[in-house]
Amino acid sequence: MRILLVRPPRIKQAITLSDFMFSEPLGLEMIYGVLKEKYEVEIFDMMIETESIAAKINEFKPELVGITSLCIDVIKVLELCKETKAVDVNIITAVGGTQTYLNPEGFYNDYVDYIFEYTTKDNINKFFNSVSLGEITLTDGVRSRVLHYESTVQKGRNEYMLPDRSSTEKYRHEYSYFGYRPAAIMEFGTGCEKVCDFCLRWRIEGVKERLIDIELTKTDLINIKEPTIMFIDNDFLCNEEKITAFINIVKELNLRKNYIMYASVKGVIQYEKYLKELSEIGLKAFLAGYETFSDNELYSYHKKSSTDDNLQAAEILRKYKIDVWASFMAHPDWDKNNFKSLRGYIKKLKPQITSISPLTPFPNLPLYKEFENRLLYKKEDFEKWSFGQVMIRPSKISLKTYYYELLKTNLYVNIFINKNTEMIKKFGVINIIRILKGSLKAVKKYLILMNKGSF
Ligand code: B12
Repeated sequence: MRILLVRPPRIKQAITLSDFMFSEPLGLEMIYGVLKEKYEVEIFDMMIETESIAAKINEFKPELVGITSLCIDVIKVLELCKETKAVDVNIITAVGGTQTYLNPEGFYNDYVDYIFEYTTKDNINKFFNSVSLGEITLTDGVRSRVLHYESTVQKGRNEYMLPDRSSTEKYRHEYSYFGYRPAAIMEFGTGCEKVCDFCLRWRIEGVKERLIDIELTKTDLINIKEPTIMFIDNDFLCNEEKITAFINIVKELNLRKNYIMYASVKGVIQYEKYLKELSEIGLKAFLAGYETFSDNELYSYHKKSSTDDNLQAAEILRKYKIDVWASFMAHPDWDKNNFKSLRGYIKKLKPQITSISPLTPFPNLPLYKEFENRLLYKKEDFEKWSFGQVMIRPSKISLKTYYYELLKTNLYVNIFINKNTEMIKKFGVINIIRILKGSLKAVKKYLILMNKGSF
């Protein structure tokens, strides 16, 4: 059987960070790794390709097209399934990814044959085996249109599988993480015990933090050719076992690479003793969620750190010359003074990069119920759920002023507080120009939303 695995193109109308953080489709590389022995498989990354899906299908002649999906992609994925069926109605369409896990019902559509609510080695093998024999069987984690989206009652989560990086060989020079290009992404462990109210990641991976099989991790690390690896784990500093396992593997394999990781503020404080060594073996930056200048808000989000913890972590990371790419969330009840307080607080924290997004109460999060009656868009307006667009009606200032404050604060902190000459030295002019181009696109989209945004 011939299988085409597709990542949908960028969603032009949505506010995305994809120009800054543009990584490989890790999920598809995992599926490819499982299927390649038995079937003829190809990955078609439409974030890079300019060819249409119809042209690709005519050339590759797949019997099955499998498409991955994030939140903002849903409508596009449905369109791609329709285009596939228009080329040949017998081609089987299957969808998977983060969004099918969170909202499989969003894909109940005449052009979608199968929806992977979760993906494991076992259900992938069973499913492709039966489909290649022309059978339709009820498989754990897979909903089928023909079987009226019935599911076995078996619950499950997406399972780690060793990604086959060769599957994206022709695209890999394009994948980047902020100023680092080319860059790979990798999973070292899964789960998150922090369960913050605004975060989807514990919902996706579960609350138990686990390491991936060390031997698979080593194999993956050896396979990665890029000089930079971004770890997608929610909190790399979640426990000593994980930190020491990483340090030992890097030493054992004698790796000389740049590493970027997500880390919690609490982890930075608690595991300071490892930071010198981590920095020496290549750790360049932590992505840290400082979130807000207000302790009341941190408390209400069930975040496990305070604004003083943020300042302490910032001080520690400066000491070890580890950059901070900080993220903040603007609360919908903020007024102009609150945005000013945020700017003042960021001045004290001095992160190297700052992103401020509006608080997004994603459906299935505890926050959704709290803000349901203030939503500006419907659940089904998938392209809006980008974590960049304002979704909750502001209460103290107009939507227009809110967008203006968001844009002003993002520009002010990144242009005037962050050290741009340092950035050019670190990443080189070409990467900075790429990032600036991406920023301009985002600014343009914000200006459009701002102009639309009067009550
Ligand atoms: C890497 C990453 C990216 C990468 C690309 C990821 C990709 N798949 O293409 C980049 C940097 C480009 C990216 C961009 C965005 N991202 Co992102 N990203 C992540 C991150 C850090 C890891 C995702 C990942 O690789 N997981 C590991 C892989 C293995 O899991 P997976 O893709 O689900 O695959 C498994 C299964 O789903 C299955 N599978 C996947 N696809 C398919 C297809 C088929 C046919 C089958 C059978 C199975 C299958 O196989 C795997 C087996 O376990 C997560 C946070 C996190 N830790 O989860 C956020 C996350 C997924 N991103 C998120 C968001 C919001 C975005 C953006 C919208 C942000 C923005 N405004 O720019 C954009 C959207 C890009 C676009 N469409 O234009 C949200 C997603 C919310 C949602 N409901 O989907 C997350 C959860 C972060 C968050 N805010 O909490 N992202």
